[in-house]
Amino acid sequence: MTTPLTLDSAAKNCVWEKPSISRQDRAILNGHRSCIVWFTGLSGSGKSTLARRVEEVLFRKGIRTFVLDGDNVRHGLCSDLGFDAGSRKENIRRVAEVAKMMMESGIVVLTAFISPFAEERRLARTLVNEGDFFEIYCKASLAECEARDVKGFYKKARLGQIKNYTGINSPYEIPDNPDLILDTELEAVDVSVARIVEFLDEMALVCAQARLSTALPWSAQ
Ligand code: ADX
Repeated sequence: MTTPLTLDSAAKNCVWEKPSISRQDRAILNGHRSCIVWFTGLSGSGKSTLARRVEEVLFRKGIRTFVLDGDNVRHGLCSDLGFDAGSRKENIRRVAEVAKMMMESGIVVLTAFISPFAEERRLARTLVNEGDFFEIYCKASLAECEARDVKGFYKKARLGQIKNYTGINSPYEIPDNPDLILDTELEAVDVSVARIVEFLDEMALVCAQARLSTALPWSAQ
């Protein structure tokens, strides 16, 4: 009987194929750079709403975008995963890898995942270069998220009908040093959206082609 290959040993027998079209080429074609905008926060803290609203604004500016949303990804790519700590780690590992590939394809990727563990968020960040990953913490207290309870899951978790629910019986580690904090309890959605768009503008998301062809504000891979 042959020994099944582990992920590690399988990767050892693969050779990295260098793409013939660089990220820089794609940025020139698109007229903007790409990056990952990583929203984290409790369920109901506003991650998906903000990611979608920001995407709409960027889309209208002619920027190519895509939202990777926890609930949606768990219907497909991660439909085999649950909500124990190991599954959440694997969920975020897969999403981070997908987000990286999408970023390399030239897209501004907005991710909306609880991503409760600091270690997995750090791993997601370290997959890409500095300046390619922006962590946005959607700050809202458990009491507020529970009061919103848009999906009715907090109620079910309190009744013991959903196990390992983040904030109830599974931890959420507040980011130590996020790139942006949005207090979604105090701030109106429009204000938060404007702050994110302004932040991304400051990060030189949109670049003139002439500038791109001479000096890039980030290192092309
Ligand atoms: S993560 O922790 O692995 O990052 P993810 O963002 O993919 O979570 O999925 C969170 C969504 O799954 C929630 O918004 C909620 O709709 C749903 N969900 C179902 N069960 C749970 C649970 N036990 N804990 C948190 N969210 C859950």
